[in-house]
Amino acid sequence: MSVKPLSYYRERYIRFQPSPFCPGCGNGIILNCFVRAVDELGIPQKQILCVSGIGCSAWIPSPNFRGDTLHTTHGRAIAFATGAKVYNPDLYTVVFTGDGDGAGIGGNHLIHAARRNIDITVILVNNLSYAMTGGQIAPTTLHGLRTTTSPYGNPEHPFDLVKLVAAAGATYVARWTTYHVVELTRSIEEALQHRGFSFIEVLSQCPTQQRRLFGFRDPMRRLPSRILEMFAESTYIRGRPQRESYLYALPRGEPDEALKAVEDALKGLEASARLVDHISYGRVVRVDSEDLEAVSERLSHLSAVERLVDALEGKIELGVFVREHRPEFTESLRMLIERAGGMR
Ligand SMILES: Cc1ncc(C[n+]2csc(CCOP(=O)(O)OP(=O)(O)O)c2C)c(N)n1
Ligand code: SF4
Ligand SMILES: [Mg+2]
Repeated sequence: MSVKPLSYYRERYIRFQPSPFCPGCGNGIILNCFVRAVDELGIPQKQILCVSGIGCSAWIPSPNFRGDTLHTTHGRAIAFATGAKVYNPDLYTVVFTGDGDGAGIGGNHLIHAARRNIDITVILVNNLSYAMTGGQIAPTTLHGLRTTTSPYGNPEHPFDLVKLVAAAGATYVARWTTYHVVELTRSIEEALQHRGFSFIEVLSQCPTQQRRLFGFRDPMRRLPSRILEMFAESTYIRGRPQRESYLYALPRGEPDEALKAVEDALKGLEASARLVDHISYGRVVRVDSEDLEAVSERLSHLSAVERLVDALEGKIELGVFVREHRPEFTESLRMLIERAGGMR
């Protein structure tokens, strides 16, 4: 991957500065990864069509990307993109959509585009809520999270979008986070080159709404990095060897008090403890040690600890989940039209 100065990408690919996003929003990171992928592949900008619906993530290409962009209606970006791609199959057609836009109101378009295996790349920004309209519950909001429409916690369970889209028939399916910029950029490159329906879910930070979701009280300037650290802590990449010489102690009360109790209990052992954010369990004590059996023995009866959790439990799996080939929709359609023409 070649690295050029930021000014190069800005001048060549970005139409408007400053961006419309809140400071620290993940959408800017995703735009950055996208233009680097386009640049790396050397795709001429006039061969790219970016299509988006409604929501903060819809603003990633429109009006920011210097190229053709189609800013459509809520949930319908894939339907517009299908029309454009059928009319001009030579276009690299890329849909930027939010989790509400793509998996809520537009969920039906998503699964049917995957079923058809139409040659479109969908980049779905999962910020776990309807961010633009105030952080309402979405079909991707994690169980128990507090949103403006679930103030006592989300009683529902979220879609696993990767499984959903894979089951519907997509031929390239991946999931990354805004922390994993190198992997995400490479995955966008791969998706753009893939002939068929490609789908990348990007777990993204929205400091403005996730402050409530995760109950963070820090000043705004500290939130983006805290959320990114949480993404790193709460995910693992499939197929890569994992370090598993640690566990989490879930606090029964205040996390600070649990940390103190854990540190006292571990005295004399080769172990270190610190507070971290875990996307499934909140603020927890992470204990690193080569002797987890002894650690568990000491912590399992502590009143300040509710329960112990293994290194990978409750974590989100990242990586490329599907990479296969089967006939592409616009190609099948072209052959059908030729055949029908010959039969007249
Ligand atoms: C038909 C219709 N319904 C509702 C809205 C209001 N609305 C605008 S953006 C949005 C939420 C978008 O959420 P998401 O797709 O997750 O994007 P984000 O802002 O989180 O990036 C909603 C409900 C609308 N514009 N049109
Ligand atoms: S509300 Fe959230 S997703 Fe929307 S621009 Fe602000 S930080 Fe980004
Ligand atoms: Mg959203």
